[in-house]
Amino acid sequence: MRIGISCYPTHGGSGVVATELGKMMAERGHQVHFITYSMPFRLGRFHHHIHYHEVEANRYAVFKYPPYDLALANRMAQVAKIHRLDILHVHYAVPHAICAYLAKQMTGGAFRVVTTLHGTDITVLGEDPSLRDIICFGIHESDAVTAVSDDLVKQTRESFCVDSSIQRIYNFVDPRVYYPRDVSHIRPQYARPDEKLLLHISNFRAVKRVDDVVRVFEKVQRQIPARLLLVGDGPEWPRVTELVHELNLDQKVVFLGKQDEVAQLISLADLLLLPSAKESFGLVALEAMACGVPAVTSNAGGLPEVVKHGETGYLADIGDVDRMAAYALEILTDPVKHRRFSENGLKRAREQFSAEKIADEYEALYRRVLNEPRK
Ligand code: GMT
Repeated sequence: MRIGISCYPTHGGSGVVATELGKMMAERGHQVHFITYSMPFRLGRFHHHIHYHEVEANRYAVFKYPPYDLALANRMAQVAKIHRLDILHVHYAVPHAICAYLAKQMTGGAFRVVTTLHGTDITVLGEDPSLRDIICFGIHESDAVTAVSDDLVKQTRESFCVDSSIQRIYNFVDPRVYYPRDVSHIRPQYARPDEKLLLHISNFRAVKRVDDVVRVFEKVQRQIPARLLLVGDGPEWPRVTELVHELNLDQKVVFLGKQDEVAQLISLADLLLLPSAKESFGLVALEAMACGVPAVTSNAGGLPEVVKHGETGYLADIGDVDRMAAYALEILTDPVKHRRFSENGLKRAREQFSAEKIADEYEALYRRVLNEPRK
């Protein structure tokens, strides 16, 4: 198959999933064309069967806003025509699903559009009256729509796209990249042998509640020797650094900023914290499971479909930092439980969320839409 992919190429779960899926499809012999405004950060080196088409928006002075969406639709149509795309798989509804619709019209419906919803395109932007109707339009006009959890399917249907047909296809991890790595040579740089290492990775947006991470850690380190690694960057970073300072934790919290490769960092940790207010899936919780690291998370959105309460970690209500700290201490102070959760998580990641399994599901979907009459 000839597959086009559009996604947000910068740090973020949807871009990671889109890029890794493209790599899987290329390994399976499909021709994959990324159509994005910059090279997806996880693409890295040259890959056989993968092509990259950069989108550049015109910055003519008359425009208050550069017409990026039009440039993307135009590039999609060009790539579809020249490379005779069968499928255009777009990740994140806005603007990608709408641009794909436009490109399809421009090329006389030459390819099928598959849209994958990732969460904030529905749970945040879907609530914005300036976007709501066009998001719903993009969903209805796609030849197939997937969402990354049952919860996101439900929320999309219940909240605004009532009669849409949406298939759940979970996110995945590549076990060749995410596995429990031997990091004993690096760990002393981050923690003493008697200290537990807690980890949080996100884009530091308000929805991630990074201040709860710090508050949970503050309670944990009162009981046991511990350190916290914070990975990522974003709008909440200044507030979080202030809070760390206010709570007198500067010596125990390390900010690492944005990191491209997190598999090794995850393997360093004894526990992942993810107390988000919204999370359609929580890719980092799956990555942690695949590295044998238990997680304490909120029970928001799709997280209960990823983290199994009492088996691979614990879930608590959003904002319940006392409960989260108690759960964290329970896991960190009981080596038998820690090992059990770690082993359960490894098994669950491999059995339920392996890259091969999920790539099979997407491949079957592509074949199905290609066999269906044109919309
Ligand atoms: O987590 C973010 O805010 C980034 C966002 C994105 O669009 O990249 O992540 C969303 O998609 C990920 C991949 O499907 C999911 O794992 C995240 O749960 C989801 N984020 C939210 O729903 C807040």
